[in-house]
Amino acid sequence: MSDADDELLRRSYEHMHFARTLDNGLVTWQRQGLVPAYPPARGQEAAQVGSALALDRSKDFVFPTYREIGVAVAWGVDLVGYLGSHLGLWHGGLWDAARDRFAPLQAVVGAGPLHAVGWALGQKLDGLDGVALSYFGDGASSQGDVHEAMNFASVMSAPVVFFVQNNRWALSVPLARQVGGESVAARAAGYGMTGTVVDGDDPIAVYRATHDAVELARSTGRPSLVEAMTYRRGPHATSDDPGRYRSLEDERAAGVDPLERLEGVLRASGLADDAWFAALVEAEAPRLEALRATLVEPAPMPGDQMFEHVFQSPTPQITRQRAQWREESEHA
Ligand SMILES: Cc1ncc(C[n+]2csc(CCOP(=O)(O)OP(=O)(O)O)c2C)c(N)n1
Ligand SMILES: [Mg+2]
Repeated sequence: MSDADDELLRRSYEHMHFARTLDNGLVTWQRQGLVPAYPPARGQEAAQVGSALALDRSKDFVFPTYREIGVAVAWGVDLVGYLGSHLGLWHGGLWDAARDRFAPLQAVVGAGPLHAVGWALGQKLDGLDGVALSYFGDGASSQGDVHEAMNFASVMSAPVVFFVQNNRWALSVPLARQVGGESVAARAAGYGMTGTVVDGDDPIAVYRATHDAVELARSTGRPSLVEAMTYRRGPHATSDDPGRYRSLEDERAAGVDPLERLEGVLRASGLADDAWFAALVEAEAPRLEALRATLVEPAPMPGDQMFEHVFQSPTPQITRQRAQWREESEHA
């Protein structure tokens, strides 16, 4: 392994570990009543961090679902804004999506890939070479929107990487009942795209597969699909009880947790020791505490801004609604 690989291993661990810490924090904060609901990403950190690190932060654009805390951490999106989107506020979060090149969280299953294709086509029309990374799940892969997005991307040659985190569950529906043939990657051939299956619990393997897909898109404009095989180790969301539909045996069959696995690699190769791990944990504590404080008192955002983000130029209806809203809030 080269020095660059060593550095990538360490960096992946740092991001994966902080994503796990934050993920655990959000579950706790939900229990404390600070956050209404949260979908944990436990177990998917390698897939998320490895793929995010393969992009070019200055050119590319991320289209997340609702379960992308590891991507947010590795990408460096404004985390105060990102966490704000789990507060259930009207504006859905406070980060600047255009500046951070990270689209708003998408709760409509399967809708994100359409937006990613649209953005990628825009890059092509503008003569730019940015690539869209579209995250979605095994469950989303059976939505019509996703097929339309993949077909359109291929026909129009849009520089998109369709990145599937196959965590084997779509809420309570197992993979076998969601994906005919159990392979999302195999479907890519039907759209004239490359489909690659990768060990989604190995951040370096994910990084390489995503990097190849990004380079393909950048140099040829062709879309492709990467399917990262992983496992959702937590509940679907804090309101879910997976004990009602799956057994502990199911999780055991998924093998070693990716964070533990990477820790083993770092120790065995002499890249990190006890002191390195302890320093990392210590540095996380104040970061976590500062983020928690922003959830207790989120930055205000004027309510009438909700009318600004609907259309580029306001329609007469929006202008009327805005005036009505102002009048009613003033009298409230
Ligand atoms: C269009 C739509 N249908 C149904 C839902 C309800 N829903 C939320 S998450 C989910 C499962 C999605 O599974 P998957 O795509 O595998 O992603 P994961 O939750 O495993 O990350 C469902 C059915 C929704 N949010 N949007
Ligand atoms: Mg899933």
